[in-house]
Amino acid sequence: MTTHVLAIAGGVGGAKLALGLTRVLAPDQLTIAVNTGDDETFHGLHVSPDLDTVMYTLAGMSNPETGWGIAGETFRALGALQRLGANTWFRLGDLDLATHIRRTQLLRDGLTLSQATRELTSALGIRHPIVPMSDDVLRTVAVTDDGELAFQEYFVHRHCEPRIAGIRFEGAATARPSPGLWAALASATAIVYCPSNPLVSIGPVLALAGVRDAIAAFAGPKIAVSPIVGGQAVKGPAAKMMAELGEEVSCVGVARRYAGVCDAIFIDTVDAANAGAIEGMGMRAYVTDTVMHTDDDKEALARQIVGIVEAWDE
Ligand code: FO1
Repeated sequence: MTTHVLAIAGGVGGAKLALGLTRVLAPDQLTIAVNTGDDETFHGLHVSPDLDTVMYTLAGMSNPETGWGIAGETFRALGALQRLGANTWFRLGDLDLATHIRRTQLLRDGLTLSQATRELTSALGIRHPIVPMSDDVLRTVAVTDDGELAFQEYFVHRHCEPRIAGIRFEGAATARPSPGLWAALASATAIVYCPSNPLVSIGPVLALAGVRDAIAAFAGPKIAVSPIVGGQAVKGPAAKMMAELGEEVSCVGVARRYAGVCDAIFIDTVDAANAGAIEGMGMRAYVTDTVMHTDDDKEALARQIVGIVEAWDE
């Protein structure tokens, strides 16, 4: 059987492994399904931060310092918007704005988010399919000690400072998986959870109608890469959020999160001592260098994962 990996990704960490997978697998062997729970409207424009992070990374345009946004970006339009009285805490660059203008126009013309994403990715010369997790609206809401906050309000405006008491996925009762995600769930030979935040990047995908059940019933290997290394998040607030929710901040805590929808987890060499605890939960643990600094690191990790997928026997 030809390998076909469904990679489920959030923003920066997810984009790194997604890039690695594109170097190992042909376009018809990979579907990258991306979280849209972070999507937000700014200045009347539909912004899909995680889709854009994956898209810019695969197009070789991403900002290497932040991981999100475009390399060499300028913020003159944002400065002008601020002068005109707009809220500008969400830093949309001049080049990035073109993406949001084009996406918003396509959506207004009646395209779905999947169709708009295909237009954008093909215009940027990306050959591997990037699909939004859903064409419907599902929005991540942080339930905090300072009230309920829309995800970008919590993450960017409030710097994840309010203490989190829970996470809600508004619209999850009715939001359906996109056609691309649903087709990949039926045709893929393996599922890979990229090293994205399990709570707010992968969580929204699992919350979509029918997805958790479809993954639980999925016949092929389901493999996660832990975004928690040495008790800390490689990037972002995953560790702080897990701690505030009373979860163990380690790759074991990540494995616990994925219980029922995951067969194996890649953990970092610094966490080798945790392999036994993960195997005790009925999952395989693979110990390797998981922190991706260079494009070669991304490819090397992807190659190891694909190797495990191709050798998998149940
Ligand atoms: N993250 C920030 O920390 N500050 C920002 O001002 C910001 C702007 C931004 C603009 C476009 C975009 O695609 C992403 C942007 N991000 C910003 C990243 C984004 O908020 C998060 O990384 C994701 O939503 C979480 O994966």
